[in-house]
Amino acid sequence: MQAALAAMAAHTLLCFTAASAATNHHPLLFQLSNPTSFSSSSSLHSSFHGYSIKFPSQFSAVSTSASASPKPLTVVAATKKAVAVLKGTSSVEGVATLNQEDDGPTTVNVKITGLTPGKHGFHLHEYGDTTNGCMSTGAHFNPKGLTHGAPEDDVRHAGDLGNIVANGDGVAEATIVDDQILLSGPYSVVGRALVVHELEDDLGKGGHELSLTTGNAGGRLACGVVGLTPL
Ligand SMILES: [Cu+2]
Ligand SMILES: [Zn+2]
Repeated sequence: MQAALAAMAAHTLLCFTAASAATNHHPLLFQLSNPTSFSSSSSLHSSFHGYSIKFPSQFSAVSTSASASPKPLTVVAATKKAVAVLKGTSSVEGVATLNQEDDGPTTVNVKITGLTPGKHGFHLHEYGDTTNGCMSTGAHFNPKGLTHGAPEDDVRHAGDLGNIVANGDGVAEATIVDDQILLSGPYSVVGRALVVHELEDDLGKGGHELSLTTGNAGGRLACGVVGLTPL
C-alpha cells in the first residue's frame, strides 16, 4: 500500500516537475525521468526532502520525516515595532523606525542622508512593492478617500507625514508622532512603503494641479517597505 502511495506521489511530483521544468530544464526532472530513481522508496524519500512541493494529506505517508511546520506568524504584542530601510537610485538613503504602543499613535524616527538641504516631502505610500523602484509603491496611503493635506489637517491622506528638513550636510532627522499610520488593524501600514521626495510637499495648499494629490513633491528619491522588527 505504501509503495502504491509512493508511486502515486512520485507521479504527482513528476507532473509538477515536468510542468515547471518545461521551460527551465530543472535538473530534478532528469533525475526523476531515470527509471532507476523509482527502484526503491528510499530514493523517493531523498527526492522529496530536497523539494518543497506540498502533497495532499493522503500522501503524508511519504513525507512523515518532514520537519514540524513552523508556528503561524501572529502579532499579539501590545507594543508593535517596525522598520523601513529607504534606498533609491541615487545616494539618498536612510532608516525609519516605527513604534506603536497599544492603540496609541505611532512614533516614527527617521534619518535620511544624501539629500539637498531643505524640505522634502515624506509619505507613507500604499504598496510595499518596489519591483519598479519607488514608482511601484503607488499613491499616498489613503484608505478614507480624502485629498492630500498636512499631517495636522482633518482632510488628509493617512500617509501624509509632511516634510522632513535636511541640514547643510544633506541629513534629515525627525521624530514624527501620528495617529493615522498604525501598525495593526485594518489600516495597518505594515507592508506598505515610506517614500522621501525630491521637493517640498506643499501640504495641499500650493495651488498646483498636483497639490491635492501629491503635494507636488516631485520625484521619489528613496523608499523602503515597512516591516515588523523585534521589540
Ligand atoms: Cu510620496
Ligand atoms: Zn498625500
